[in-house]
Amino acid sequence: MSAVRTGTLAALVAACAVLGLATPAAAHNVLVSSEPEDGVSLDSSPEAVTLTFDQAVQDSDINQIAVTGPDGEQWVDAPPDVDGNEVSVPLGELGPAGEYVIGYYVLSADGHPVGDEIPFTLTAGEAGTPAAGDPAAEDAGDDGADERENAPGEDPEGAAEDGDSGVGIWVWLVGAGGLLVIGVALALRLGRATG
Ligand SMILES: [Cu+2]
Repeated sequence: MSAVRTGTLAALVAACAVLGLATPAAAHNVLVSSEPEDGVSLDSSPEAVTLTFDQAVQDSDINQIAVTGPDGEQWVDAPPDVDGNEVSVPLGELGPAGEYVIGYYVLSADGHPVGDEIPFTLTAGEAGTPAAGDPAAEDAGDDGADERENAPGEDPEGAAEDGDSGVGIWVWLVGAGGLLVIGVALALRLGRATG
């Protein structure tokens, strides 16, 4: 009985953590503002991404800020720096004009991870090099035209969804969240049956 209840509680806590559900006692961090702003158009690369939350962010290894370009390349090559309510990463010159998406995933003051995506548009192309370690960047020795042909599985429409840094986390979270909901439901039924 008590083991079942403990298990149920643990599952509920885990579900809250993974799904980011708000609890009355302690709300998780909410994004107050970002630099660049959501949806802004810029004619040159921002020097950094800075996210400001309503309360302090925990300095954790899970903290991540990614910037995915119009062709799916990654443009952040450094871990985020936490300073109170702010999390930031430096940015170098970006690449082609088009839509870039900032994806973040940070640990709230209350222990829950929160994340979202913030798009912005670069209106004029720049000459930057994508971050090392990205599959699309390994072909970057060639010139731009060859690079596009050689990149495996790359297509201009869907490339932003294929990036292996930010997007993978969301897929995992949705999957894990679904499993946890099922687990909690089973645990609750089990608890009633034995109690
Ligand atoms: Cu929370």
